[in-house]
Amino acid sequence: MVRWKQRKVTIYGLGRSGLAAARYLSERGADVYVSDSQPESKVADATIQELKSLGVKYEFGEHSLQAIRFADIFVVSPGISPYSDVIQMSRKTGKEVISDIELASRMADIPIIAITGTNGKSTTTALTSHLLEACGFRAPVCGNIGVPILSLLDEKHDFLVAEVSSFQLEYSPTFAPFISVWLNLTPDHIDWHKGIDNYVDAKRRMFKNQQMNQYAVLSMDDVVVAATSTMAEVFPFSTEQSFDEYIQGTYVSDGFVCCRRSMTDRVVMAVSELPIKGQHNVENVLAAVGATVLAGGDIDRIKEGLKTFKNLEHRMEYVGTIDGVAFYNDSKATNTVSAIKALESFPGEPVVLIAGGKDKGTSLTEFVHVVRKTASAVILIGEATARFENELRQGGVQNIYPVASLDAAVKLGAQLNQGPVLLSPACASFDMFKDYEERGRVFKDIVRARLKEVAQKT
Ligand code: UMA
Ligand code: ADP
Repeated sequence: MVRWKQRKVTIYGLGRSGLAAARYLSERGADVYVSDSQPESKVADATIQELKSLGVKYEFGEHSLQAIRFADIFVVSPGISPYSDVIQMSRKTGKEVISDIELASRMADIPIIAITGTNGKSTTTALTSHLLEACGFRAPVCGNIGVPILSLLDEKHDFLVAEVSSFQLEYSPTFAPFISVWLNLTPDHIDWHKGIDNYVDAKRRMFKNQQMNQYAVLSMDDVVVAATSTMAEVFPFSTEQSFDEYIQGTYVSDGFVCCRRSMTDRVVMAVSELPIKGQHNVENVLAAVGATVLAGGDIDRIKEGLKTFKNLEHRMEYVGTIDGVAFYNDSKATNTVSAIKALESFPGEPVVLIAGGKDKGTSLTEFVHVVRKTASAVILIGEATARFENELRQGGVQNIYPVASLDAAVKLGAQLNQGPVLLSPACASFDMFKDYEERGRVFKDIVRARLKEVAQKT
């Protein structure tokens, strides 16, 4: 166990994870220096007061040389690019530069179940936690889902179910969870990682670090994931392939989710009865059931747990119906693959898609193809508008409406009256909003305000 007394730690970024790290380390006697590039005027007074009472040094508005020189070790918030000057210079000191996840894994005596993938992480993390709790374990969610992992280390838990992003894994050189889950891989965050290879390597590292007494839950439906190299015991899952060749894993047979473990096959639930809809959610269920079984969960209790799971906010969330037009909030669809899954969840019913935001610059070919098949109109917002409009037009999509705000998009969606209106942006939110959650909340507020207006008129 690492001793922190009098060790000097610089924490870069005072968001959720940075603040939790400052608390955790200063309470253990470390000499902590927080450095955040935003101006002090933007930081809540309560936060400054807390730093003072913890005895933490801080600076805002820059990452100074003083902060770099101070440290024996650096803890980095995941939003900060490894190619930024401050991280490059910190690395040159030869001191370790690590994430809060790496730090937590070195300190925790609670087994960690880590869930990664381009899409489906939060859903699978929430579901795994829910199933473990249904099996009688204390297993809260943490990590990228919004709860900093370091904030949970002082409590008694059987497992920590951590959603881990490629940003966090980039700074996690030795992280080796008890169970690692990898759902899928498609190009995403390419600008942050400077290329697909670095993105894939960040995800692969966690599996490379694992040992024989640990488990890897891997999708056999994704060629990159299926080829993962690990010393851990592999527990595969698949919705597509014949599963006869595998000695264990979760799979779909004749419309039923099934689990094979210790040479025994058990039916878990009919796909049609699952609490979350769409083919992509079948994959998430298979992964969550696999992780829960490996953690010692009982199949009968897992079945009960599946019946009571409620999906998370901002994922295909029904908001309301204005003059016969239904509105759905899928703000969490921050890339084209997840928006495609959302579009495909309305079979036979053309939708009015609201897309756009901060462009991730990935290929739009498949997205355009699916939009042409499934959407009656596309309303575009944000920085991505020009490229999206251009590619959609070239791909034969006709009804395209660029607008200046989400408010205008909602208004137009209701006016068009050409099917359910789906906010599934296929882009990040940072050009117009703090994050996807704010975008989703703003969308819901606008829809609900219009619902009220309509109700008052009638
Ligand atoms: N900052 C600097 N220097 C920089 C850049 C940023 O000091 O060069 C500062 C900012 O001023 C800000 C702080 O760093 O004060 C923000 O840190 P952060 O963005 O890393 O955010 P946290 O609040 O610590 O939240 C992080 C995750 N954020 C990111 O990965 C961007 C949260 O995931 C996560 O829930 C939280 O830790 C708890 O573990 C969010 C996310 O958007 C939801 N994740 C991405 C995604 O899901 O696509 C990966
Ligand atoms: P993440 O945390 O990885 O962003 P979420 O569970 O929050 O994933 O889901 C985000 C969006 O991605 C959802 O709105 C849905 O449209 C899509 N999605 C969910 N699971 C999958 C999956 N297994 N494969 C592809 N897309 C998915």
